[in-house]
Amino acid sequence: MPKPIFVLSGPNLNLLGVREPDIYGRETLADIDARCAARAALFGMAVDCRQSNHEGQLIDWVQEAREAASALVINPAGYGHTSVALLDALKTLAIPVIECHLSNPAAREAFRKTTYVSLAATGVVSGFGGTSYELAVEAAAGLAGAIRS
Ligand code: CA2
Repeated sequence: MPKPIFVLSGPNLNLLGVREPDIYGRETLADIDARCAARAALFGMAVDCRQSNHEGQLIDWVQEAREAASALVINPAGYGHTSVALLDALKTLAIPVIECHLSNPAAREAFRKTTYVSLAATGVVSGFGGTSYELAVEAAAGLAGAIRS
Protein backbone atom coordinates (compact mmCIF):
# COMPACT_ATOMS: atom_id res chain seq x y z
CA MET A 1 0.00 0.00 0.00
CA PRO A 2 1.45 3.41 -0.92
CA LYS A 3 1.69 6.21 1.63
CA PRO A 4 -1.75 7.69 2.41
CA ILE A 5 -3.21 10.85 0.95
CA PHE A 6 -3.48 13.36 3.78
CA VAL A 7 -6.86 15.17 3.74
CA LEU A 8 -6.70 18.23 5.97
CA SER A 9 -9.71 20.37 6.89
CA GLY A 10 -9.37 23.77 8.52
CA PRO A 11 -11.28 25.84 11.05
CA ASN A 12 -15.01 25.44 11.65
CA LEU A 13 -15.39 22.53 9.24
CA ASN A 14 -16.12 20.34 12.28
CA LEU A 15 -19.48 22.17 12.27
CA LEU A 16 -20.47 20.88 8.84
CA GLY A 17 -24.01 19.55 8.77
CA VAL A 18 -24.78 21.36 12.02
CA ARG A 19 -24.70 25.09 11.06
CA GLU A 20 -25.33 27.07 7.83
CA PRO A 21 -26.62 24.12 5.74
CA ASP A 22 -27.79 26.57 3.06
CA ILE A 23 -24.13 27.40 2.27
CA TYR A 24 -22.23 24.26 3.21
CA GLY A 25 -24.84 21.49 2.94
CA ARG A 26 -26.16 18.87 5.35
CA GLU A 27 -23.28 16.39 5.12
CA THR A 28 -21.04 16.12 8.16
CA LEU A 29 -17.26 16.11 7.86
CA ALA A 30 -17.34 12.44 8.93
CA ASP A 31 -19.61 11.75 5.92
CA ILE A 32 -17.18 13.52 3.60
CA ASP A 33 -14.16 11.75 5.09
CA ALA A 34 -15.91 8.42 4.44
CA ARG A 35 -16.50 9.42 0.81
CA CYS A 36 -12.81 10.29 0.48
CA ALA A 37 -11.81 6.89 1.86
CA ALA A 38 -14.13 5.10 -0.58
CA ARG A 39 -12.85 7.11 -3.54
CA ALA A 40 -9.20 6.52 -2.61
CA ALA A 41 -9.85 2.78 -2.21
CA LEU A 42 -10.95 2.63 -5.86
CA PHE A 43 -7.34 3.44 -6.70
CA GLY A 44 -5.76 1.19 -4.10
CA MET A 45 -4.99 4.10 -1.81
CA ALA A 46 -5.86 5.16 1.72
CA VAL A 47 -6.63 8.58 3.18
CA ASP A 48 -5.65 10.05 6.52
CA CYS A 49 -8.33 12.66 7.29
CA ARG A 50 -7.76 15.29 9.98
CA GLN A 51 -9.46 18.54 11.02
CA SER A 52 -8.20 21.34 13.21
CA ASN A 53 -9.31 24.81 14.21
CA HIS A 54 -5.68 25.76 14.89
CA GLU A 55 -3.28 27.18 12.32
CA GLY A 56 -0.16 25.74 13.97
CA GLN A 57 -1.67 22.25 14.11
CA LEU A 58 -2.43 22.39 10.38
CA ILE A 59 1.15 23.53 9.71
CA ASP A 60 2.53 20.64 11.82
CA TRP A 61 0.45 18.19 9.76
CA VAL A 62 1.66 19.74 6.48
CA GLN A 63 5.24 19.26 7.70
CA GLU A 64 4.44 15.65 8.68
CA ALA A 65 3.12 15.09 5.13
CA ARG A 66 6.62 15.79 3.76
CA GLU A 67 7.62 12.25 4.77
CA ALA A 68 4.37 10.46 5.55
CA ALA A 69 2.02 11.25 2.63
CA SER A 70 1.99 10.57 -1.10
CA ALA A 71 -0.18 13.64 -1.74
CA LEU A 72 -2.02 16.30 0.25
CA VAL A 73 -5.62 17.49 -0.09
CA ILE A 74 -6.42 20.58 1.95
CA ASN A 75 -9.50 22.68 2.58
CA PRO A 76 -7.81 25.49 4.49
CA ALA A 77 -11.20 27.16 5.16
CA GLY A 78 -10.72 30.72 6.43
CA TYR A 79 -6.94 30.29 6.80
CA GLY A 80 -6.67 30.01 3.03
CA HIS A 81 -7.47 33.71 2.83
CA THR A 82 -5.15 34.83 5.63
CA SER A 83 -2.28 32.47 6.36
CA VAL A 84 1.12 33.19 4.86
CA ALA A 85 2.52 30.68 7.38
CA LEU A 86 0.36 27.89 5.95
CA LEU A 87 1.43 28.88 2.43
CA ASP A 88 5.08 28.79 3.49
CA ALA A 89 4.64 25.28 4.93
CA LEU A 90 2.87 24.03 1.78
CA LYS A 91 5.65 25.41 -0.41
CA THR A 92 8.12 23.03 1.29
CA LEU A 93 6.25 19.97 -0.05
CA ALA A 94 7.52 17.98 -3.01
CA ILE A 95 4.28 15.95 -3.24
CA PRO A 96 1.10 17.05 -5.11
CA VAL A 97 -1.08 19.54 -3.22
CA ILE A 98 -4.77 19.79 -4.11
CA GLU A 99 -6.75 22.65 -2.56
CA CYS A 100 -10.47 22.05 -2.25
CA HIS A 101 -13.49 24.07 -1.16
CA LEU A 102 -17.11 23.10 -0.66
CA SER A 103 -18.33 26.43 -2.00
CA ASN A 104 -16.86 28.51 -4.82
CA PRO A 105 -15.00 31.31 -3.02
CA ALA A 106 -14.60 33.22 -6.29
CA ALA A 107 -18.38 33.66 -6.43
CA ARG A 108 -18.66 34.97 -2.86
CA GLU A 109 -17.45 38.05 -0.94
CA ALA A 110 -14.44 39.98 -2.29
CA PHE A 111 -12.23 38.97 0.66
CA ARG A 112 -12.55 35.30 -0.38
CA LYS A 113 -11.14 35.95 -3.86
CA THR A 114 -7.55 35.92 -2.57
CA THR A 115 -6.46 32.48 -1.41
CA TYR A 116 -2.78 32.31 -0.44
CA VAL A 117 -2.87 28.51 -0.39
CA SER A 118 -3.57 28.48 -4.14
CA LEU A 119 -0.03 29.76 -4.73
CA ALA A 120 1.29 26.39 -3.52
CA ALA A 121 -1.45 24.20 -5.01
CA THR A 122 -0.99 21.87 -7.93
CA GLY A 123 -4.72 22.36 -8.60
CA VAL A 124 -7.93 23.59 -6.99
CA VAL A 125 -11.44 22.03 -6.83
CA SER A 126 -14.23 24.35 -5.65
CA GLY A 127 -17.99 24.58 -5.56
CA PHE A 128 -19.17 20.96 -5.55
CA GLY A 129 -19.87 20.47 -1.86
CA GLY A 130 -18.50 17.21 -0.48
CA THR A 131 -17.84 16.09 -4.04
CA SER A 132 -15.03 18.69 -4.19
CA TYR A 133 -13.16 16.57 -1.65
CA GLU A 134 -13.80 13.35 -3.61
CA LEU A 135 -12.62 14.93 -6.86
CA ALA A 136 -9.55 16.31 -5.09
CA VAL A 137 -8.72 12.84 -3.73
CA GLU A 138 -9.07 11.34 -7.20
CA ALA A 139 -6.81 14.03 -8.65
CA ALA A 140 -4.30 13.44 -5.85
CA ALA A 141 -4.33 9.68 -6.49
CA GLY A 142 -3.70 10.33 -10.18
CA LEU A 143 -0.83 12.71 -9.52
CA ALA A 144 0.63 10.30 -6.95
CA GLY A 145 0.76 7.66 -9.68
CA ALA A 146 -2.02 5.38 -8.44
CA ILE A 147 -4.20 5.70 -11.55
CA ARG A 148 -2.93 4.04 -14.69
CA SER A 149 -4.67 4.72 -18.00
O1 CA2 B 1 -16.13 26.57 0.75
C1 CA2 B 1 -15.25 26.18 1.53
O2 CA2 B 1 -14.96 25.01 1.70
C2 CA2 B 1 -14.53 27.23 2.40
O3 CA2 B 1 -13.17 26.80 2.55
C3 CA2 B 1 -15.24 27.24 3.72
C4 CA2 B 1 -14.69 28.30 4.67
C5 CA2 B 1 -14.65 29.66 4.00
O4 CA2 B 1 -14.00 30.60 4.85
C6 CA2 B 1 -13.91 29.62 2.68
O5 CA2 B 1 -13.98 30.90 2.08
C7 CA2 B 1 -14.53 28.60 1.74
C8 CA2 B 1 -15.56 28.40 5.92
C9 CA2 B 1 -15.71 27.10 6.65
C10 CA2 B 1 -16.72 27.28 7.72
O6 CA2 B 1 -17.35 26.04 7.94
C11 CA2 B 1 -18.56 26.03 8.55
C12 CA2 B 1 -19.26 24.86 8.52
C13 CA2 B 1 -20.50 24.80 9.08
C14 CA2 B 1 -21.04 25.91 9.71
C15 CA2 B 1 -20.34 27.08 9.75
C16 CA2 B 1 -19.08 27.14 9.16
